[in-house]
Amino acid sequence: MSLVAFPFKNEDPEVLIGNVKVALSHPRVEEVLCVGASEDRCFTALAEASPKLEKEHGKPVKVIVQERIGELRPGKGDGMNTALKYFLEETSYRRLHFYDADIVSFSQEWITKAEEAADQGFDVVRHYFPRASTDAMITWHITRTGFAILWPESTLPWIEQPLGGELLLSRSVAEQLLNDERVRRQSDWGIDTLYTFAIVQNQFSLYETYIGVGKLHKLYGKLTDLKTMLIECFSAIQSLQGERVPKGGTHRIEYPGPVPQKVREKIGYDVEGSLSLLAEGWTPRQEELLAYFPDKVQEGMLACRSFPRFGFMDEDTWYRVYQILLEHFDPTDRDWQELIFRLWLARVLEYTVTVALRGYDYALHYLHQMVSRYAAQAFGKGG
Ligand SMILES: Nc1nc2c(ncn2[C@@H]2O[C@H](COP(=O)(O)OP(=O)(O)O)[C@@H](O)[C@H]2O)c(=O)[nH]1
Ligand SMILES: [Mg+2]
Repeated sequence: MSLVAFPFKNEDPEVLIGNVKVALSHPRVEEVLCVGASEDRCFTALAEASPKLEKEHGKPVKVIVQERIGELRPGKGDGMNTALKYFLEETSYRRLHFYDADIVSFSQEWITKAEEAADQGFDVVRHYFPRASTDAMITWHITRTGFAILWPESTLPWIEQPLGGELLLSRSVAEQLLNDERVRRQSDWGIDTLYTFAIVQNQFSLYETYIGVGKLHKLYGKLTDLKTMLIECFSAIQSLQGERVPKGGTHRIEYPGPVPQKVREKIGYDVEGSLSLLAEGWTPRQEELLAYFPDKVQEGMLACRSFPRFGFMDEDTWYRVYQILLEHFDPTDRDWQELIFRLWLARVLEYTVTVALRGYDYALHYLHQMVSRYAAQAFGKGG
């Protein structure tokens, strides 16, 4: 029997309460846990609603504030790790499910599909979804690229959505994760990277289940909202770069279905807004830091100060830039933070106009092949 956990921060309480009800109605779910970042408006609404929900479904609904477990920015990582701790210390359920609180397309099928894969013996089940060709730009250009460059012989680069927050863990996996010092430390957006990494490094079996309706959820207003996420996700990979990961491992991916037209047509980010971000906010120090990079990157980025440029940031150039960032990036330094954001933006824009513009199928095929090429290039070089 299972516990379902929702980490949340400032979400629409109606959406979250709806999702709690979906979970409570599932026969495999014994209890629901909501872990808030703080006692915000959503927390209060949920705490008020929980006694009624408990009565209606005859199952406990806990609403708690996350503990301070990690050492980095207190964020989603503390939320998820608090849920792990609760699951292990306060309950004896066999399985723990995580789902984001802001999903409006959540249904019982998500829980059922994960349970069915776990029934077949998989230690971990991850949900994956159809995504627009210009969505998931951190996943593709930071996380999967980094996994391919650093651990090309492992299963890490082939995980479809390594940053997804929808997953099932068996009890032994939860124990392993909570006992892992690196995982406990990662209190920020890097938590998804750490869970994925530790699961593969420990050779747990992994099933990825395809959810065809897609993950419809709250969207970012501005691209700059992604900056913190980008920095924390890159920094998580950077902190792991000295680690060894065994070859292979059990990994099955459910074959995807047809992609909904809406997803195929969706534009994932504000292209025009991004162009101006390339030009704004340069400091003399950032200009100096560019000296670490190849000439064409240095010249191209400097030219951005007067007119947006990005054609130089092709696939091979990004590989080189990524290696340099692994060596020199300092996540606590404001100028490095701004610079990595702009370098990544240039990569995203270059990909958009040379690849995504050619159509959905072309773009998705390209992204998968890109990861394979990065892994092939890194293969045998020990990172
Ligand atoms: N407990 C907790 N949950 C968080 C925190 N930050 C984000 N979340 C939740 O983590 C989930 C994913 O965050 P979201 O902003 O939707 O990210 P996105 O789906 O990647 O755009 C949502 O359920 C958020 O409410 C945090 O600091 N603490
Ligand atoms: Mg979301």
